[in-house]
Amino acid sequence: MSLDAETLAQFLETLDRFVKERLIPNEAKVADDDAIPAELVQEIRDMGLFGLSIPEEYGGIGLTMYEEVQAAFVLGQTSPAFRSLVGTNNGIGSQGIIIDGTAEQKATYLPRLATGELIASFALTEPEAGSDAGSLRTSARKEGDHYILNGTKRYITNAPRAGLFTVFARTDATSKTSAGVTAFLVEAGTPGLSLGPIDRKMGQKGSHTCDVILEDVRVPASAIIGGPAREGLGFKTAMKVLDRGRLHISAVCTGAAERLIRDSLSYAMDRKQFGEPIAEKQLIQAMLADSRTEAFAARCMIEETARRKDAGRNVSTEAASCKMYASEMVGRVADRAVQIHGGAGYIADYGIERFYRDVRLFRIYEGTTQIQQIVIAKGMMKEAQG
Ligand code: COS
Repeated sequence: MSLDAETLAQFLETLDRFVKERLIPNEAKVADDDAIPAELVQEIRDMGLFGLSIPEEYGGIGLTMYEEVQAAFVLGQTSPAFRSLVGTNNGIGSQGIIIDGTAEQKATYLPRLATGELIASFALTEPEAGSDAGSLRTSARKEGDHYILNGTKRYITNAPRAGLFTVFARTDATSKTSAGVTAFLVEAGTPGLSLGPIDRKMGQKGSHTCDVILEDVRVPASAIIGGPAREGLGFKTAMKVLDRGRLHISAVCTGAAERLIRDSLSYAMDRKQFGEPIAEKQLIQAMLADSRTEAFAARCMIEETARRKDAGRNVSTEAASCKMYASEMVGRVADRAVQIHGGAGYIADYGIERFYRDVRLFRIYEGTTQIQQIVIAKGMMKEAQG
């Protein structure tokens, strides 16, 4: 469903006010405490942010892709930890169910995901399978009408809070590729499922990842996303989920870049050296102009790709282009922001160095830049072959 223009504008305005009045003032606290205060989590819940992309019939807001990227541009303006809290429920944690799930799976999980009462995680990556996701080793051995899951998943975002995991496991032991991988819905508390210690990361404090360990975890065949008929089709589910996730992340990158540009401009217009604001210096102007142009280019390509996706077109190649460009772009913008802020850029009190560390992840997760290049080139060859 698509919101009318006025409703969308109102929603984005409310979200923008919330980001400016509640989230930005709490950024330093979240980073220092490595936690989002419980009252803010509740406010985020009350705003409906856990269910942005979950259909209205299941209690979400049901934004189209174009509307979702508009919301992500706004949410990207603050610490990525806030976006990360709601990110898995809107993206990789729920989309598998929305795209390929059974009616029963949708009815069971989506309403609670939409409210944030239940947090979902996407358990694909393993100690020895990251970029080569199809080579995963977690096994799912069939036993009657159940499967027994064994393996370890690594760097799983929101796992410490999650009540539901989409676990990708190999149901066909004879295959070593993406064929024979199945997506299972596994609830926290299922015997044999445990978590490793919380990972200590470079940035994004307040957002947590950890290992998910599966030791003889027994789940019914009905836990396969889409039901038993989708055994062996889990990798395709993962790829479809990532197509959407990559576009969302691109918009978050662009929001973060726009925030850093705003902060850099304001600092440059205020800070005086050689008798005038440094914004008057052409070498500073060059950095500001490059950043502004690149962020604008990212915004345009993301909006266009979102429109194409809403029109039902396959946008795997474009989504990968957006993810590659926007995540690399925000890295350059963050680097220039540190440079424009000079000494202040390196000092924690200004928050610029925190963003510099936070945005580094964008070039890595939901597929590295190098993986996006592979997806783009493969897409080009496919198009050329007709
Ligand atoms: N939508 C639907 N199906 C897709 C798809 C997509 N976007 N991309 C691939 N597929 C299908 C292919 O059509 C193919 O199906 P067939 O075997 O029926 O032809 C199957 O999936 C395997 O595709 P492919 O051969 O391209 O897979 P590869 O093993 O070569 O892997 C990459 C492709 C590298 C692109 C993939 O492994 C990948 O995206 N890796 C990165 C994973 C990642 O992002 N990890 C981050 C952690 S998760 S947050």
